[in-house]
Amino acid sequence: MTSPPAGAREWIRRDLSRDAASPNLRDYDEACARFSWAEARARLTGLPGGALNIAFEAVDRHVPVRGAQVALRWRSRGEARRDVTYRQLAQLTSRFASAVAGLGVKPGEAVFALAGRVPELYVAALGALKGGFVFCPLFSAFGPEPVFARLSRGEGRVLVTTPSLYEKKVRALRERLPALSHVVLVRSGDEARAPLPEGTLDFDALLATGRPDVAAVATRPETPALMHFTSGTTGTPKGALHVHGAVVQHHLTGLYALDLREGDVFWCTADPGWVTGTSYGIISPLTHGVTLLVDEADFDAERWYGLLERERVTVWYTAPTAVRMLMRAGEALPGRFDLSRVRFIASVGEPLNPEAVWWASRALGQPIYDTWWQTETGGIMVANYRAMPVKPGSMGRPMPGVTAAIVTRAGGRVQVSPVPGTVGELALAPGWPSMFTTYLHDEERYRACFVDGWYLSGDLARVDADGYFWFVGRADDVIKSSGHLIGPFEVESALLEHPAVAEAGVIGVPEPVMGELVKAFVALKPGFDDSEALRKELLAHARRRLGPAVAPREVAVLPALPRTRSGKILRRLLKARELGLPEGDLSTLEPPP
Ligand code: 6R9
Repeated sequence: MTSPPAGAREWIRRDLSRDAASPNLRDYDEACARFSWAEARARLTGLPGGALNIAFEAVDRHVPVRGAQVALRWRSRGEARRDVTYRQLAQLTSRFASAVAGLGVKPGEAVFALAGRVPELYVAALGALKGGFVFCPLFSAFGPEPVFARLSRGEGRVLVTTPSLYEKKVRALRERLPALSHVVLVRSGDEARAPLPEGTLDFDALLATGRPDVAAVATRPETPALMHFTSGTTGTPKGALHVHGAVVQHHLTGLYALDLREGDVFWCTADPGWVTGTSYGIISPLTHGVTLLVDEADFDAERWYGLLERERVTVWYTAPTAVRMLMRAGEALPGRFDLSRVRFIASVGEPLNPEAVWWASRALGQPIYDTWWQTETGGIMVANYRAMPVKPGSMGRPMPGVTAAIVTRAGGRVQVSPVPGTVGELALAPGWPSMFTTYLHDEERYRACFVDGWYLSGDLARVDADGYFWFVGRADDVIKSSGHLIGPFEVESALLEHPAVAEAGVIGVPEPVMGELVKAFVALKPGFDDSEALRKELLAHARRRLGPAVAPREVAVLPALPRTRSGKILRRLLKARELGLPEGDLSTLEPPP
């Protein structure tokens, strides 16, 4: 929970007069008043006849003006490093697009990627978009179950992965994936000398069959481009589909919310396996022709400050969990590095505590600008802007072109709350270009997100008299742990596969660094008794199936789980008990109708 602002003295007003460059968005009210999507689109180049292709806007259009500039600056876990220029990226992505077409894959079919942050992942993503295929990223820390669920539901035709991820997470399930006709392996070092596993192709060999000069496919703004799986409270993960027209939003938000400009070195710490790592870890910055820093390694405070300094990062987009980990590493550490080139720091994914904003003002010399959006919105919807005072704890104000409101639901209708400060559901007026166009194979669930002309986000929030939005919590049972969205149902299903488990209920428990920790409650089948060994075994089982990104960290055994009269597990009651809240006061914990 964030608290409402106590007054103007708690605002952070940044002195921009000493900054070399003035913000892209200088006057918020004016930008909102004269906003038009046609003008936003005109900032891009486009293809003849009104066609629009994300990869063309992100890569090819820059080649005549900045072909020799580094587009991708890759730093490996070890000593290896690789710089890829815009011209090279154009050629590599053309090779990928034409080589995949040469395999017989048709436009609109799905190209999946399951890999760490290696250059080939970026070539596959942009190459798939260039060829008119639908690109779908998977997080490499997913276990075999989440990988299988997404690949099968998304009817993946091509999968780009590595030999070890293939072996651990895909090979055994391949027979149950009839649509998956091509598995392409990115091989390095010794792997490249080992024989290729049966039924796979080598990434480099495949690229060699493609042509470096093919043009981007003339997709329409409404042509499907990206699919991002996201989790709901119940059921299988949902495939949110996005179109090529989304690039208008990616570009505009890069301009206004991230303040990107020529000459920037931009670092988005999110993995492309999640929506932030694709929209802002690949597409948005490249449409601005900046240099994108990609770090293969995981979080490490010293490494991160070192990268900011050495790679001369100017704009940095990160997540509250990472900021809290930096805070734990101490306020003195950043002082040992030259961070003077960093012009702007933004964050997304979970509530950014006011303390984190104040800490950054002291330790990093500037506040962190929070932004809010979701997989479904495809791009930033609400943001703090460099030219506007920051109210620590607030998510900021809607992007120019976006209408946001706090609404309440009653009797199947929604009403906009007229009173500032009222808690309700954060809603958006449809019409922004990166809005998802459906949930794959689940049009009904898609339609249920829209009521009375509003898209309902499932987040509870309030708006203050200055138009700043404040996050209050989720309206449903979805869990955010280390910025990753986790569906309790997926975790419960994996636990139920264990022979000892009769019932399972999974919740998020507040945790100071991760935000929330995934905790499971189970009831055992007759013949099984609670013991530490069994609980350890359950956690290990879940980790094997789900992977470390999704698996529960704690498990507790109960005689039986609380259920509604209709038999649904009452996760909210489990949560109330866990947090020591009065059970009688469950009204605020009841899920919305
Ligand atoms: C981009 C992304 C979306 C959910 C969203 C909300 C939470 C995102 C937030 C935030 C508080 C912020 N969330 N930004 N909560 N403050 N600035 O994260 O997409 O993975 O789909 O998650 O994340 O609950 O509804 P996704």
